[in-house]
Amino acid sequence: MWGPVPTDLVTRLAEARRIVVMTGSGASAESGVPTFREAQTGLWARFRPEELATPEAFMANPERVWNWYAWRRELVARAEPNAGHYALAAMERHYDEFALITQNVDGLHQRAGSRDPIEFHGNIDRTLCFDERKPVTDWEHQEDVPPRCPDCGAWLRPGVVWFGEAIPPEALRRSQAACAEADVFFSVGTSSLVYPAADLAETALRAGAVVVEVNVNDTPLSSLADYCLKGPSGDVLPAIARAVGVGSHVH
Ligand code: BV8
Repeated sequence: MWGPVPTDLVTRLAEARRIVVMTGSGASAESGVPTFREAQTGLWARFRPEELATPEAFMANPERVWNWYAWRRELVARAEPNAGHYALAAMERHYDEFALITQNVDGLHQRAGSRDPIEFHGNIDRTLCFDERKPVTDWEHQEDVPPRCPDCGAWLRPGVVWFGEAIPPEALRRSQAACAEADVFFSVGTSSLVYPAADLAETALRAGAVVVEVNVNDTPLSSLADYCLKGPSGDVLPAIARAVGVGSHVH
């Protein structure tokens, strides 16, 4: 069992009213979803995610990019939330104000019971018309790869934010507002390399929040954080939840 949670952090968490948590792909690693920068497996081993997760890559080879997301969607559908996801859902119910911002597109926070995670980079289970950018739900019967929009005939695309694309304005606004008011900000399972997501920790620091990093490695945030809790989020987050007294619901 991971521990102990630093006693002064437990005190601060007991006094805190506004908690903000930002997760990256490390939070889903123990669910068997590869982290974003881990070497890709099998069919995709020769590609780097940054080479595939762009509008240019999709325009250059729509079938390859569509199939990459179809493969990831299958993998995510077979994955289960881990103890870290459940601990965050339990902590959300414990605090008056709790904002969960996720860079992950796998939907595992919702499946663990988090009520309204801010999906900073979209969701792999959402499909959009490439031209109209509106959600499309009925396309399974089509032969085309990628399938076409039933209204305008343009290609369909995954409802995720690609490199070079803007963060959905509402997600950005809600995230920045939450970080500007945070008493405690957690950065969980992210290499803190992707912007503007990585800016959110700075916003929280400037607002005087206590910043806690949960990661198995050091990141560019580590030297700025008040606490660096080294360990897998599936162990560290339940330990934090128990320390603040929400242990009864934590898996
Ligand atoms: C934009 C969806 C402009 C797709 C993703 C400065 C300001 C603004 C932009 C930029 C900037 N500098 C550079 C940019 C451009 C770019 C960027 O940041 N590039 C990086 C590579 C330098 N940013 C953008 O393009 C963004 N858009 O700025 O647009 C704009 C503005 C207006 C109008 C038009 C345009 C959009 C970025 C979003 C890209 N989409 N995902 C998909 O999933 O396919 S990003 C992708 O990276 C995932 O979402 C992922 O979550 C995210 C971050 O990666 P991590 O989650 O951190 O994953 P990683 O593998 O790196 O690290 C895992 C960590 O977990 C490690 O630290 C590891 O130690 C740890 N770990 C592992 N196991 C565990 C663990 N920790 C705990 N427990 C464990 N068990």
